[in-house]
Amino acid sequence: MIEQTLSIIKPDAVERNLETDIKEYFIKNKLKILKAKKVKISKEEASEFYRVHQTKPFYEDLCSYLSSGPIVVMVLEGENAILKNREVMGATDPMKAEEGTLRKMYGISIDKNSVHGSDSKENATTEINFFFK
Ligand code: IDP
Ligand code: MG
Repeated sequence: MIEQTLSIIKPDAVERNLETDIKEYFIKNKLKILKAKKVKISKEEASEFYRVHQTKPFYEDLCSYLSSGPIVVMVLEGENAILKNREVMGATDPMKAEEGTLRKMYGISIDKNSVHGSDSKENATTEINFFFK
């Protein structure tokens, strides 16, 4: 099934000029970039975006981090794009991510893990609408 998912290149990766490399890696992995824009969001917007994590101990830091610098938000499209993007990204903790995944290649730590990807069809729709509507 052809799906769309939301991807974010997080501040640590934008800061290290990894935008082009990451985009090329998605394309190489059959994830087409339908839309892309570079934005800087407020802490309030980050808190809204990550509201599913509001009970987690790392929520405050997470929202501060996502709003700390420019990010690149993208709509990716492809066959099973939601799961495919999660596979291309790798595990949340770069230390646990498999070889050949973006987080293994570029992630610095569990919080500075370079990329975000929607985790379900429902969240993909919500997250795409959050940035592109
Ligand atoms: P995901 O990004 O792989 O979907 P989630 O569990 O949805 O992982 O967590 C969202 C983001 O919160 C992660 O990408 C990571 O940056 C951060 N995070 C997750 N778990 C921890 C933690 O235990 N400590 C600090 N940050 C975390
Ligand atoms: Mg998640």
